[in-house]
Amino acid sequence: MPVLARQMDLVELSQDLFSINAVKFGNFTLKSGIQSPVYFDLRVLVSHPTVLAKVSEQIWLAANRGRAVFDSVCGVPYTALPLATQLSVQHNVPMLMKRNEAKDHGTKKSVEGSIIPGSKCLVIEDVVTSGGSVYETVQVLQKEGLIVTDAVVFLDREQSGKARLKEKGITLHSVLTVTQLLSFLESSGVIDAATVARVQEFVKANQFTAGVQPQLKTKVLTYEERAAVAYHPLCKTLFTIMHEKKTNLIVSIDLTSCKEILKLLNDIGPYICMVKVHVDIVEDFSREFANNLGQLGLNHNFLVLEDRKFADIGNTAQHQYTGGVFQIVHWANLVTVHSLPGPGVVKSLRDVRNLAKNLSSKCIPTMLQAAHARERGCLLIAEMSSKGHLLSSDYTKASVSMAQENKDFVVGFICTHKVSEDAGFIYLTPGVSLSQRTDGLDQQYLTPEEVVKVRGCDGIIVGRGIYQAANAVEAAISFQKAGYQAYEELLQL
Ligand code: S5P
Repeated sequence: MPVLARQMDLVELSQDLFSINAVKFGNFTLKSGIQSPVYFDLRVLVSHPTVLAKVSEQIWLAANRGRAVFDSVCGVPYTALPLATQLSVQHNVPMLMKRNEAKDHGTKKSVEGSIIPGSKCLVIEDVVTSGGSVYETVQVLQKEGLIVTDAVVFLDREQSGKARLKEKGITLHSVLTVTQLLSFLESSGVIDAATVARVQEFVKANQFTAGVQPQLKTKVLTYEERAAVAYHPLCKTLFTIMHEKKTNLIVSIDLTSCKEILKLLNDIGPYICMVKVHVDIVEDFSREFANNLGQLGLNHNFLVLEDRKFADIGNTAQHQYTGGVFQIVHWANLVTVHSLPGPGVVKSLRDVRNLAKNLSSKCIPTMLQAAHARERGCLLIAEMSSKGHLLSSDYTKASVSMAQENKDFVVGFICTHKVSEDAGFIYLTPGVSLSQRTDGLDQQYLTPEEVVKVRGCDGIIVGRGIYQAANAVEAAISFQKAGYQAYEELLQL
């Protein structure tokens, strides 16, 4: 078959696989315990016979291209069984069937079918990661006296499976590599460049080496690397600021006068990546104050987060975001949102974010200087720092799924642990102190080291530890140093 026609078939097949959910992007735990940004589930093929037939035909073509010589085929159970069956029937090649468990009665066979010792059997597999499952099947077939020199896989995850099988004398032919699949899906507009980068980063960090167990943890990425794989432009901006300014400190200025807030912010601006405010406790709020916040953010390079904790139905949340005295959407880059009401609250805020673009350009021309200044996004509250909060682990998991489904507005999480391995989001922790453990009102504190090094979160949110300190600038510097040092040490682990 001409190369171009084959490529067009594969592009179409890649799209088919995506549309039947045989390929998914997000955050998944593999059998090995590794967290992966991509998941292949070719088991669903049995419900899509046309796609199954195409996959099987491509496996046949790949075996022929690789000049594999064989008398029979055997699929690695279970997913490759229907693939091997289809190929066997379509091309009239005898099939053998490996049992997952040897029968404990009757013939005790581990391979079913007419075995001819000394004949050649081709192993068929859907996805290869380390090559372990293919090799297990090879060994069973060899025990039966069959000769196995070749295997064909539909998708090679490029995590060293091919090289490891080579070491065992097995040539692995593949229909597609992950790199090819990503490029086909990107060129057809199914996934974006950030997803491609994230999967490639994962593949690179999770190679299997002969005789060595696979890494159980994904590599810790730097802030710069996180910026490259972030889903939301504000997540990218925040990681870039953290990298450039060497700070993961978010100051929570819970003061009540505009003047005090702006003065403190001007003093500690160089040491923070973001400021968090509770605008509803500010006694003399004005639009001028909001504009000044934005201007300080541009001068010192930090983002503005309004800790509104939206928690109502979409329609009400929209009004709260755009209207009233505060008109939050016009000045806050980010807002906090409870996942409690369900995804409607996130979608409703996302739908009005463009108001920011129109108004900011009229009222604050200088804001146009920064591309990110008119971006809007939210942080989902997945966990709380207060003692006895009611956010169960199921609630937290559901919040992560909600974020996955709304990546165009969710920038990350407020949480006290890294609630997901998804590197495309940011994880920020409130309740941070250098020495205190509680405040007498059920707030619970962690140290910067506990937050970043032990719990794996990206940023520390500090309130009273800074604005109530005798010397707020010195306090901010101490938190900045402690937080950043914990991050540097985490990278060394
Ligand atoms: O779970 C939470 C979520 C948030 S946003 N726990 C929190 O403490 N916060 C906020 O972080 C809280 O509203 C306050 O503004 C800040 C913590 O302030 P601190 O003075 O205790 O550091």
